[in-house]
Amino acid sequence: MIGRLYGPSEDASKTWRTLVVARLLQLEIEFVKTSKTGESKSDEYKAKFPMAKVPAFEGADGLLLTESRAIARYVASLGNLPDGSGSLLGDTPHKAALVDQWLQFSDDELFNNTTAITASKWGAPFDVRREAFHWWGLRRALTCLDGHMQKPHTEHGANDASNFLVGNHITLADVSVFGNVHMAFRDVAGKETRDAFPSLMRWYDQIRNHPLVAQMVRDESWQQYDYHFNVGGAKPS
Ligand SMILES: N[C@@H](CCC(=O)N[C@@H](CS)C(=O)NCC(=O)O)C(=O)O
Repeated sequence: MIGRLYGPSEDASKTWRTLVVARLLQLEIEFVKTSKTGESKSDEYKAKFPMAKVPAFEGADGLLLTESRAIARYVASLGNLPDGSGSLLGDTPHKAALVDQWLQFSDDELFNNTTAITASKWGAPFDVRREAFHWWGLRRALTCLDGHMQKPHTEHGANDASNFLVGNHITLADVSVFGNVHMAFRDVAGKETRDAFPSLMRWYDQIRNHPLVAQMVRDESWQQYDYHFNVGGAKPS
């Protein structure tokens, strides 16, 4: 048992990626459901994690860690893939830097734009120009991923048969980007948008079908039409 992960739900993408990392490395980790407005505001929780946010990690050895990228990276550093293929963090300095790049991209370009598009659902003031700006940002990120997956794989330090973001095997880059692409498909990006990115979709399906990742993906319905606050997920007129 490496420790406890506190998070709002096992499916929340910033929590999910660490649970998947633990599963891929065959590390035992305890998930503790912790609401962002409830348990995380208790004195006991705040004594450990003064920001009173989730996710947070409490190691069996006493390590207290917040910031979900740091948590995912730490857990990924605790072992290598059991099939002998290597590390989830990249096996050379170049690959490690690229894994880090995609990890950051997954939050800054995918998570942040997606959650900004849906923010008004949860009470944030609506601004049509801000929504358009975040849609533009999300489309740019999906276009970038699609373009990356069209390149010969040798350009990402892999052999020809590989279809991973970095190198020849699954890394934290794939796990984290997948989690946030999945959230974008579930919450905002309709079929027409998804169909515009066939190379990204091929990569998505490959990660979705990874035997260990598949166990951790709940079948959820995807957005049929692009989400806009004014019309919800309705068919554009
Ligand atoms: N940079 C942090 C952000 C964590 C964060 O903002 N968590 C939200 C839930 S997704 C939260 O706990 N909000 C409650 C609050 O701000 O009080 C990370 O990536 O872990």
